[in-house]
Amino acid sequence: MTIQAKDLAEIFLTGDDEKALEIVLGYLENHSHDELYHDLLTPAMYLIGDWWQENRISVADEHLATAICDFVVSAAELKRKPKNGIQRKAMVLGPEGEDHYIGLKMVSSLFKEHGWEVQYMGPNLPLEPAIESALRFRPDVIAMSAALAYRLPALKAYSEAFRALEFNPTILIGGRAVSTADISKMRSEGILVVKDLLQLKEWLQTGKEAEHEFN
Ligand code: B12
Repeated sequence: MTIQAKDLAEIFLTGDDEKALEIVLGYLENHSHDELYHDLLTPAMYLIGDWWQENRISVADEHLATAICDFVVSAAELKRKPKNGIQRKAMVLGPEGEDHYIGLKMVSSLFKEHGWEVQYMGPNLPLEPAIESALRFRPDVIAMSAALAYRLPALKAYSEAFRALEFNPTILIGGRAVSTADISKMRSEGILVVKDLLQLKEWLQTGKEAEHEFN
């Protein structure tokens, strides 16, 4: 059976975590984790957002669906085959005020799948402790996400502060706000704007930004 994003979104809304998990694990038998995240879970959650915006579901329904999605993302991670470490480190976080974090968890998972050591710091992390943590962990890459357009200035400020660190981490920025906005002004030396998980995968595999523009 091929599961569609809409069917999965409806299962999320029933709150049936076991059914959701069974479907996701079944999907992983024939698909990769990035397919699961990009082709199934992301569109399912975008549908939840549309239905919420259209008042077809309540805030409580949306919270329930998010909790089930969060659960299956964590459970799917446990099914990932361990890769040999490549001795590169990534720190993954959302800036202060940003509450959306499911995308960040997927980003973190993709880094791990490619053998990176990852510190997943979650969303809503103020800049000062983020810098303290970066100074201790010394990541090669700091990946950040924003879902809302008005968070882009924060992303820019964080990017500039991280770029000023003496160990020169590469900054990756992504998320719904980034992929839908005109963020050409944010592109600069050492700051890579990544549209989605497919571009991230390409970058992880080749070290190059994807050819196509997306804004
Ligand atoms: C769940 C949810 C919430 C939850 C989040 C909880 C959580 N655990 O994350 C809660 C209830 C907290 C919430 C709050 C709000 N939300 Co909300 N939320 C959503 C919803 C339904 C799903 C988000 C999600 O998980 N999506 C799935 C993930 C996987 O998608 P993603 O984040 O885009 O990530 C993918 C890519 O962007 C990319 N990616 C993401 N980050 C990065 C980073 C890098 C480096 C890379 C390479 C790639 C990458 O990879 C991911 C995988 O494909 C969305 C709908 C939507 N379209 O996303 C609305 C949505 C984003 N929210 C919205 C709004 C308005 C809000 C609030 C302002 C509502 C309010 N009035 O309070 C607040 C703001 C909170 C805040 N301060 O941040 C709007 C934004 C509209 C707009 N014009 O910008 C949306 C689109 C809903 C809608 N249709 O109206 N929300």
